[in-house]
Amino acid sequence: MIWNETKECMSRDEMDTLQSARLVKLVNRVYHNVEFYRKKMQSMGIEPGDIRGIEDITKLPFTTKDDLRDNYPFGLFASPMSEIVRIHASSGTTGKATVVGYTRRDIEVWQECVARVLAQAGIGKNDIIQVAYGYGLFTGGLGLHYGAENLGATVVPMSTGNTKKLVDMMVDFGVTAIACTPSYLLHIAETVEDMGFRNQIKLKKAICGAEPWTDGMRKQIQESLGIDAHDIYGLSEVVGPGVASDCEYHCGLHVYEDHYYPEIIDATTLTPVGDDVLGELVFTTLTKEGIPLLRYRTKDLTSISHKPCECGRTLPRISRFKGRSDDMLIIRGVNVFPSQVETALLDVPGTLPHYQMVVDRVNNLDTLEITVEVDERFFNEDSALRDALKKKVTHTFKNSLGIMAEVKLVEPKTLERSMGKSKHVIDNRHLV
Ligand code: DLL
Repeated sequence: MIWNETKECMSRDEMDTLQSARLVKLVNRVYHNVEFYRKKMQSMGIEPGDIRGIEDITKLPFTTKDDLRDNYPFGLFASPMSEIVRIHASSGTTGKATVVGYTRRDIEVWQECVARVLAQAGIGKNDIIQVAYGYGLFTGGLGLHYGAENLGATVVPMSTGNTKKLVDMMVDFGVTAIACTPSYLLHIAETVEDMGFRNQIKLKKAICGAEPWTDGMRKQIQESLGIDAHDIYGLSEVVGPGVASDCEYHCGLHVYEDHYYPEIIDATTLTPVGDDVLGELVFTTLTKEGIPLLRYRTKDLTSISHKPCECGRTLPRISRFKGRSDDMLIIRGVNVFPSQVETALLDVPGTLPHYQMVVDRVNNLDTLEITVEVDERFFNEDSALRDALKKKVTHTFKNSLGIMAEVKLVEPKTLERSMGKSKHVIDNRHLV
């Protein structure tokens, strides 16, 4: 049984009706409770009465991360503080954190959406799940925690910190599911192997997200641990984890559009694009009370499809993320995404999925160095083998990125492991 069959399998007409009613209510709420939106709508000559259904959504203004920062900390809240029961925040690399507030009802909806994600991955109340996202202001830990409790699973609130202890408990408790970033799960897989516990773990499912990862990396995780790994997407501004996730067919992520209305826009013209066209993902939070957002620009690049899924859900699917419009590097005029490096490495046997890109500017020319971990054997045997591998990796990068990179091969576990979101890129050009 799926978690909320009534909402996940609605016909298009039923969903349009539900979304339209929710949008009309939302627009009235923000117009009357949030000065920022009232002023913005007035400056565009829009009144709440102009929004009669979901088809009118493009008349509404966009919201950006800067709008949240400019109204720090509580300026965009649509509920009085007496109704806010929780705060989360995400720290950016620059400026103030973005702060979000939840009413009791917001927390209930969030728990339901995360429970849907878990149910969609085949996790149920007989599962024991380790939540190894960070707990605290980051939405990952508590988001997964309450979603899993809501589903009735047994939660082990590990957070991040001590990987050996996590693996010990995984064995001792008979843990069957884990939620953490995909890069941390790769590190956990290495630790399981090092501790000699590969045949003693009962792990079956993983719920990975909070950072971009490729389908190849999913397969690597699945093979190294003998499990099924699912993709979970979300962002703190919209709610946290649980905005979208993939089903057993792994053909894109179903968006819980009864709560989070998705649009894909051209990031330059800001106009909506059609199905299967890459663009920037935008969300309107149809049911949020604490800090509802109109057309929030995520900066995440993906495409959407409304084609039916084999699983029977009618929810649209967004494809795996191509990156963020602000993660895209422009090196010597060429657009480069870190995910391209990850994908390229999958084609070269002997390389490991751990890499770091360093971009610099020397004599006004951009340079790119990519450090890649490779199998131990390339350091134990003849160095000619390593040279040949280096040549192959360099050639593969040239083909897939379209520019030459200086490649450095290093032994396994040389690069620092991350327990949260991994940092694959160091761009020294911004430091000067
Ligand atoms: O990362 C919420 C989350 C926690 C999602 C746990 C999944 C699991 P933020 O810290 O606000 O929230 O970061 C949101 O992370 O805009 C994407 O760029 C990226 N991101 C999140 N999930 C995925 C994913 C949490 N599955 C930002 N694939 C988003 C790719 C992801 N990128």
